Amino acid sequence: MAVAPPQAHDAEEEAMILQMVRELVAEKVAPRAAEIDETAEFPTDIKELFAQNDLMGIPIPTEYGGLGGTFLTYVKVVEEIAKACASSSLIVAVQELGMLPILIGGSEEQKKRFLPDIASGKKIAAYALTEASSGSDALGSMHTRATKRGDTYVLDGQKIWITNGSVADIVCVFATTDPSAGSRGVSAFVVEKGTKGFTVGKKEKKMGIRGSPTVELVFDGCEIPAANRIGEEGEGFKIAMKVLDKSRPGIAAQALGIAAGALDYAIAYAKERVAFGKPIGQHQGVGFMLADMKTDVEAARMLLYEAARKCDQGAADVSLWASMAKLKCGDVAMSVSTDAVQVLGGFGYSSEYPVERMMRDAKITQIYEGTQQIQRLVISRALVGKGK
Ligand code: COS
Repeated sequence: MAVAPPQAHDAEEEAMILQMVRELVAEKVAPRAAEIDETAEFPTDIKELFAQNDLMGIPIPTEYGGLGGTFLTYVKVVEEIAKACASSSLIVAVQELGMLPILIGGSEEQKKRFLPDIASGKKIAAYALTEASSGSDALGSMHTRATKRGDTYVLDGQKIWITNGSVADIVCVFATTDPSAGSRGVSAFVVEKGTKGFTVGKKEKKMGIRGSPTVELVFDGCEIPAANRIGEEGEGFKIAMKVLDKSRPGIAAQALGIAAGALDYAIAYAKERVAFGKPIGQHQGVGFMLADMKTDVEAARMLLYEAARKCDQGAADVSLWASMAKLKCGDVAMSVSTDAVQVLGGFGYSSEYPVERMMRDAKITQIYEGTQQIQRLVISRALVGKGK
């Protein structure tokens, strides 16, 4: 299940990618952000834009059609997009989440079969772990079953909160093959759009990231080839956890981008807006808020970039670093975006200004891909062990 180390981009190549992303975001993404939030529709045009500019498979090795980039480059790209539009940043981040089970646990044949279309953006990928009764306790009550029948498996059950589930062509689904075996009874499968017995259920109406569809997926006698099982039977839970180690930095990057975008807006506003004869940023009450916001953003960024380097190195303590980055960046996104609304006062509370959207978008980064409480659990277990 080893993942080949990515071909590192040199600093110059990464700088070129980031410059291109900044231009795309300024010209095409930022002007659409408010509308994407308002209409709550998946922005197919933005997905096409990212696909045309090779942003859908940054950490996928070149032999499978990806850019062969580092996780560090990938998180920086997600951050740049999220500065303007958190929903759009998820297009890139969830493409990574959805392909990672195949990259981490898939056979050579599966990588060749699925990864090139994901890397090019021709197909959208999603990751289906969560169920109605198993969120934080991902294993505890997993009801989705996969039953072997000859050279096929039959899937029955429901997944919920699946980001991009309604637009995905390829979904990596976790299901129980042996209910008596605990974490060793979970297996992972690729289910393709259009497979009989696989349908999209309810779409959630959400506070934020409204342009990113979050849906229920229903499997009812859904028969898939055994060749679509990722790894061996029983390896699914470990694959799911290894994926989260590499995908949580992507969500941390989204969170950091939201914080950085809100901070930029608050600084610009605090320089312009005059009260009591001078710009409000020069009043200590506001200036000190901005100072704290900036310090938090930079501290979170350092933690995130180190976590991304750990992903690139395949470091043994990657779980710890991924969780620390997700915890810090999520909390900074929430506090900085809330303070940005405060700096703008009444205008901050209006949807005519982007900071209220950023504050709504920030909240989910403290909840999904493991709540902040789960991150603390992972961190504390890394420090002192799990116990009984
Ligand atoms: N990498 C590899 N293996 C891992 C792992 C990791 N990061 N984390 C756990 N495992 C393995 C353990 O080693 C254990 O293996 P054995 O059965 O061989 O002993 C197995 O997985 C079960 O681990 P553990 O006992 O720690 O499982 P818990 O039920 O205590 O759950 C947490 C662990 C809470 C960390 C996990 O359920 C979790 O991350 N929950 C949140 C899920 C989540 O983020 N959901 C968001 C939606 S998905 S986008």
